[in-house]
Amino acid sequence: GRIVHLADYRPTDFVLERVDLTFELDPTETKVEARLIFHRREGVDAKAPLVLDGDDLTMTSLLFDQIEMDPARYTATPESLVIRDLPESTPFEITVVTMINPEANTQLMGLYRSNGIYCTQCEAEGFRRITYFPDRPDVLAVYTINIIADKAANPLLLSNGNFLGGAGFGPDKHFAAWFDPHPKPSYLFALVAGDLGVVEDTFTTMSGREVALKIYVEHGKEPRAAYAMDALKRSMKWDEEVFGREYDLDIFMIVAVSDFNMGAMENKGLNIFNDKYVLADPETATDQDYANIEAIIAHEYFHNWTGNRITCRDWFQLCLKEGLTVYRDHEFSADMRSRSVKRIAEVRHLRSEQFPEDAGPLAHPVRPTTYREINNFYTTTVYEKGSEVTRMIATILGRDDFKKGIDLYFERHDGDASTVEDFIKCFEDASGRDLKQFSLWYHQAGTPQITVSSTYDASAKTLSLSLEQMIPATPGQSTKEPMHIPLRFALISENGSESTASAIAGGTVSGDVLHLTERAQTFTFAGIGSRPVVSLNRGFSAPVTLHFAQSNDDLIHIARHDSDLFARWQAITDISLPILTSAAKTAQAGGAIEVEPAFIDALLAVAADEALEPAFRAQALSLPSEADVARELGGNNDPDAIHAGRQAVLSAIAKAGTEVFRTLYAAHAANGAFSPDAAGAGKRALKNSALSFLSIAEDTPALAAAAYAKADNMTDLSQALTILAHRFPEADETKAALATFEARFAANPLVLDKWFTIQATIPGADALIRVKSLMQSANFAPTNPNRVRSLIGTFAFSNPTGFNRADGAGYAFYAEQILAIDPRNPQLAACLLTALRSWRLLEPVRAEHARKALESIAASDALSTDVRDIVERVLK
Ligand code: B3K
Ligand code: ZN
Repeated sequence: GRIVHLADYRPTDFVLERVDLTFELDPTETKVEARLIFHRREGVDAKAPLVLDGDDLTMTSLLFDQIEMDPARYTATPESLVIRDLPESTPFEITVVTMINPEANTQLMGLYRSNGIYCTQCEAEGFRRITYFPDRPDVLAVYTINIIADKAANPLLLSNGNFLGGAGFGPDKHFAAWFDPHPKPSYLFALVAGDLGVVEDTFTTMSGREVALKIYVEHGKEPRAAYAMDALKRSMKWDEEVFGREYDLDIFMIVAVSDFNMGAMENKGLNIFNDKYVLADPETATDQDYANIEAIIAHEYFHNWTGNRITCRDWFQLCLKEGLTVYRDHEFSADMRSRSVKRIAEVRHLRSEQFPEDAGPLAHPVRPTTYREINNFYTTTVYEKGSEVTRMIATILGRDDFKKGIDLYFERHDGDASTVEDFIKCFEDASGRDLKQFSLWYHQAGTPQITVSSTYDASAKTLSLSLEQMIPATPGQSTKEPMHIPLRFALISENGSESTASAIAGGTVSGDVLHLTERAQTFTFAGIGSRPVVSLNRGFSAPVTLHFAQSNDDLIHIARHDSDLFARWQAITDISLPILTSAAKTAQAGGAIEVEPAFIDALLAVAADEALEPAFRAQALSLPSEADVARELGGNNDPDAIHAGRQAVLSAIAKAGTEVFRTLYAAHAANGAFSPDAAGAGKRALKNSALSFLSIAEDTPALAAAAYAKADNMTDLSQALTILAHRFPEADETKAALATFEARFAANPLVLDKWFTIQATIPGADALIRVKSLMQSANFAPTNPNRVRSLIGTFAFSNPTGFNRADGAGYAFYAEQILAIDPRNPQLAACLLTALRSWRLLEPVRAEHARKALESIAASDALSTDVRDIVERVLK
């Protein structure tokens, strides 16, 4: 594919006025008739042809104003339709008929069939696989859709907007017509047809309109959609209360399908979901599943305003809808659950996914300026860092001005295809502030590194805080400008009281936010009576890495006293990371690992502190991951040593804390009635963390086997199974539990995904053999993205010792898989391939094996653009 540059943006030559589509559905020969009305944009050259996008299309007829078009006036290839000699200014109608094969569509882009259900996925450029079209987000039009299909197989015929009507059509068929009054880009088009069950409800909006809510799932699975429905209603209410946004159609539909490349899709009025993010009940869903469903239902619903009503001018602006919508779903979950615990989880995710992306060969700005394959830019940088950038605007402006700015954005740009600049301008206009320097966050890639030092002068009663920012070089950006970095802070006195206010020199501090704007800056606080402990970047107000050599005593002080729970968790992390890195180094050198008792005591004190919410205590006990340690080490990494070091630290904690864990486990083991809410989930997390440590301390599968036997919900069941499989892979108890799990959930592929994942992530070199043999299992389906991700994907992304076997066999296997998946489903293949992006951080022997595997992929001459783009950037 050719490279697309932001600088080349220009509007289309022709304006699309309206769209009428008629689908005659057939599993292998679907006929699509598109009637498109255009006019030439004012000022455009009268000779300019109309150029429509296509992808793999076969055209069977083309009419111009209802009359067959002279073949001399057009050129049709599978990739485009170019029409010449068009009217200078009057509107005209093009009627194109294309034939498509939904059954053969294994890419899952465009119109495809999954488990007998016709469905579509058009973002980013899938609509052009349905018909020739100006397939870009700045072309907004009103759509009318007619669907004709076999009645028995497809009682349900759905599309965007409001239902117009339907009737029989010949002996075996019927049709339905839908009209969406809201102009939209083609990527938001959707169609679903098939035979599904439904859960129905209603929502009355703030202005008193009643909206019909429908969630469609496979027959028999209706009860498992109840939580999704509840989450939807809470999302609708929350968006009215917090952002003043009301829903705008008579009906809102969600359809769950089992073959889907990502989580879900925000098509106007007709969201299509990966069934993994709809279906839940206590027997089959973990607490994490419930939390994901709540967040993703909300995310897609929130897109109705941030994405659909206001869409993107071009795909470079993706963060305009994605970063903002992630910010909105984060805020929603924070309001529904525990704000601090949610923040900790967000930061863990950002650090484990986005930081490595930003530090490696795939790094790109939140608002990129060039791409070869847009599907490769649905990244954690665009989504999660994009959300953090929005959060920083809120931090800098404060609550009221942020609200004014976002209200202005909704008012000024409703119905527009907008840009990041438009968005920032609204906050500038609403607040009177200049966000020019701040906007570098959209343009400069790389995680800012901030070095901090503090000095207290007792006689002058001053505290000086020196900060220096460094933004690492990233592909295409060798030098960087200093950024505006808002750091929330507190000065914590010896007795634990907090302050921010005092006379300050050296920079701007507003309330509890310190604004770092220069490359190096020293803030001096006057009138400080005794040496305080500095708590910096509280709530993770900026997505940066701090290098602040605080003493363990200071960190323990923060961990004990900070009123910001996030900061307390961060302090615990800052104490544990060096312990884990040094344990890894000791393991590599073959030495004996010792863990400082003071650290263990502090950790156990948090675990046992009944004043703290259980979910927070569980987060504290969940030490930085092996990937976190690898990142901290920063190079020459030996995953086996990192694993061994971390295990030794866990053992030391388990041994020293056996009594604490026994008490915790006993206190929380009695299962009350199951509730999927945050409080219930927190208790289960703490209990299972205690179980895990106890199993280490006692070094027997008995406890986990007993927990497995009596588990009455999927969280407890899968946690017990994980402990068994990961700690005692060869034990009879483990074999028995794996077998009963498989038998019990044989009819439930989403649950078997957990079974695949648990086994694919058993540490050690044997994981590869397990993965290979599980691929032969009757329950594995190489064409289903959820199966592939849960077995092959988690092996690469979440099993550092297994995937990074020293002999390189893990990489070689993975390369074969990528090459096998790519011809069927390039997006899935490209996404899996990113697991190898940090290969240069490995020790030389493994790095060399990884390079060879990557080169074996690059050597194929049949690669998709998606995989070609990733493999070349990763090798560069
Ligand atoms: N907008 C979709 C993602 C589309 C991905 C296309 N490769 C889901 C979401 O972010 O809500
Ligand atoms: Zn989104």
